[in-house]
Amino acid sequence: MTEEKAPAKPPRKKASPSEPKKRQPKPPPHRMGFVTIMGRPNVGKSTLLNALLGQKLAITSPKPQTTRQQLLGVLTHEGYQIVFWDTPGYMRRTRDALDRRMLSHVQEAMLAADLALLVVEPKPPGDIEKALLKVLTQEKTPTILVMNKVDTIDKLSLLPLMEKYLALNPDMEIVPISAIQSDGTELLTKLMVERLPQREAEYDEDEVTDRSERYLASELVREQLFRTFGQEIPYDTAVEVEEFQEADGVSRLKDYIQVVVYVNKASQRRILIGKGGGAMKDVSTAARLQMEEVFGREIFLEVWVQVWNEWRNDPIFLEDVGY
Ligand SMILES: Nc1nc2c(ncn2[C@@H]2O[C@H](COP(=O)(O)OP(=O)(O)OP(=O)(O)O)[C@@H](O)[C@H]2O)c(=O)[nH]1
Ligand SMILES: [Mg+2]
Repeated sequence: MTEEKAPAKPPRKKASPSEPKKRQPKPPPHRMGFVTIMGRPNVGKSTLLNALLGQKLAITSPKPQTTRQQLLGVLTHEGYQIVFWDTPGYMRRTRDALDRRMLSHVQEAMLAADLALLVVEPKPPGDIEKALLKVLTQEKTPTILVMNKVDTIDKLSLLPLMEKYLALNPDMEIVPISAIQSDGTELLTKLMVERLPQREAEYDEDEVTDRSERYLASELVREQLFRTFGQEIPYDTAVEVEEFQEADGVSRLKDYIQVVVYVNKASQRRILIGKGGGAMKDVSTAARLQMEEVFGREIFLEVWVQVWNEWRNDPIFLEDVGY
């Protein structure tokens, strides 16, 4: 039996000072966290969520209190995952059961957040901004103040406004943006990532929301109601998907979605379907086109209108619809 000799070790090379050791750069740690988007009604929270995600998920409208529930949107990139919560506009006074539920959605999302985006319009801080900042400071929630809609003001007025917010919390980062033009959102994303904990991703790469297409379909109808009808109707309408059947390529060539729009009283039903249902037809067509864009396929949409008296104060109804 012969013994194999281990080959002689090559002489160790001394690293010369002029030749620095080549090291593989270590990738930065993966960051992941929950970010609550909050602020008074109509400041552009849902528009901001869509801009940050780069796709339409949340419904938006020029009327306050468009968003009724919290909506989760996931942004996954190499190195980070941000889970956003779009919340209803913060109200100090609630009038009915729906308002109280909307407020509790804001509070839940605020308490569970790793980071809060407090969205404001380019105006001096009011009662709501002061109240929210107070709670966020008490809860020690890291906060970025997002000054949205800066496309509507003269750049020179920005600094004095920012100073007013800094007087409330001198350590807070303030980021001016225009959500509608996706201007400033890249910097905002960078600042958020820096403030998130080191954590692994919790959602799959292709998961954008926790909500079903069924829910998104009902929201897209509600968006058109908010955009089409006057002051009272949008607040007194609720939307529920009754049927959602996917195309099977044989007897059903398009997805079939049947939606019921609930109103508070009979007179509102008459407004919605009055004069041959003209306005509702427009709502239905616009909602269908949006659904086709968001879902990426053809849809057959049917919309019915029903009366449910005082639904805003009916806990069973609110539970059923999911508000
Ligand atoms: N000019 C301008 N308008 C904006 C901007 N962002 C949002 N808006 C408009 O502001 C209105 C309200 O936007 P939303 O995103 O629905 O606001 P919100 O804060 O989610 O509102 P609620 O859900 O009702 O609390 C819409 O008409 C948007 O088009 C912006 O950067 N610039
Ligand atoms: Mg909203």
